[in-house]
Order: sequence, then C-alpha cells, then structure tokens
Amino acid sequence: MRFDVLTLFPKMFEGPTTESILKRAQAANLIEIHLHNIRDYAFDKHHITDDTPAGGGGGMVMKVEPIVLAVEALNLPPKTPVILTTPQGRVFNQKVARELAQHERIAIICGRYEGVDERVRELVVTDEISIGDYVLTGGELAAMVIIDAVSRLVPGVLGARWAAEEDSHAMGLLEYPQYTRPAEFRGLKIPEVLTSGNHQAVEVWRRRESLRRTWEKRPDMLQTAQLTDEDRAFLETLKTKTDQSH
Ligand code: 6GU
Repeated sequence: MRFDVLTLFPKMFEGPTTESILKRAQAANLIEIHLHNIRDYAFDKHHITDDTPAGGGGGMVMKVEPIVLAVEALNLPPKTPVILTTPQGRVFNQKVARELAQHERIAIICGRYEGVDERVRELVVTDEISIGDYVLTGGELAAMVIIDAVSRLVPGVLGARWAAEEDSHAMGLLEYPQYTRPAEFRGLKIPEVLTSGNHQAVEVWRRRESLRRTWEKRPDMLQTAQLTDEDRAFLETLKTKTDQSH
C-alpha cells in the first residue's frame, strides 16, 4: 500500500509515521509513505502557495496551481483515490478505512487555512474526508489518522497474532476489558475467569463484557452490530437488571 501525501508541512508527519507500527510496516515494505511539499510546485519567485480570497473577506485560500501540478507530478494510475482532507468531507470511520485499504495506492491533499481553491476539487480531487465534527488547524492530522487506520488493515502490518478485523469497532462492538500482571494491585484483582485456563469461559466472558460496555457507552452501535440470539438474550438481562434498580 502506497500513500502519497501533499502538504505544506511535511515535518508534521515525523513521529506518527516514523515510530512504532508504521515504522516497522515501512521497514518491511508493507506500506510506503511519500511526502510531497506543495511549496516545491509553486514556481514563482517566492513559492507562494496561498492568496487572499476572491470576493474579499478574511483569511487565506490555498492556490490551485501548485496543488494541481503536485498531483500531476505523481503520475497516478487511473482510479487512484485523491482525497482532500477537509471538515466538509464525508466522516471517516472503520468502514471508510476498510474501503480505502482495498486500494494499492492513495493520494491525500492536506487542506489548510480557510480553504482550498474550488478548482482543485474540480480538477484532481475524487473524495473529501473529515475525521469528525470539530475543526482542526489543518488537514495534516486528519491525513495521519487516515494513514494509521488504513495501514493497520494491510495484511501483515499488525502481525499474525492480531487480526485487525477481530477487534472492537470492526465487529461493531467496543473491546472487552484487558488485564495483565500483577494478579492484584491495590486490592483490585484480575477477574478469576481470565486466570482459570477455561478458554471457552473466557470467550463467553469477553463477549458479554463487550456487549455490556457497548450497551453502557455506545448504545447506538448496537443498532448495527452483528448479534447472535445469545447476545440479544444477554442484553435483555442487562436491561432487566437496570430496570429493577430504578
Ligand atoms: Cl480533514 N480538516 C480540518 N481542518 N479539520 C477537520 C478535519 C479535517 N476533520 C475534522 N476536522
């Protein structure tokens, strides 16, 4: 999987893309992250990448020319998604991450300032993505979020023991509680079932705790989660319990 990122601030990507799992994934040639400075495609004397908005008003707008030239220089294969990160885009989630992970290559243009010249959308952008309903100072953090969430879906990136699609949001539920040694800390013990050696009992407990947490913290997710009859029966017992305590 190859990511091409067009940004005015390539140094912002140091850290998130150069440490830990993404570092290892790049070393193993499972993913490639290519950073391109939009400023290198501004060919005027001062390499200007932004200008005042046509029609007046405050703030600055990213210029069309450097961005379009930077995208064209990538010589992208047809059908490569060219994503613009912007608060106006469709909202990113696990389903969008899965969809993007199907591509061999994606390009991401990091929006900045009060906006990007509309002609960038008309000429090169195929998709617009927001990472949530709040406003960031720029699209770089959003691009890093997208790269991280998509990269961990690339086979091999997480290593064999952790299939990326086995965890919480992938199944439409929140993750169950995790524990590790010591067995007791400040009077708080690891639930006995987890140290019982009974793998089937562990699986039942984990499933129930996932359901309980989702019901408590994100009940909206239960509308779309894949639930068995047993799951539904357990959720009914939770509802009955709270009804009784009210
Ligand atoms: Cl993609 N960009 C900016 N500037 N703010 C955001 C965003 C993107 N997603 C959420 N907020």
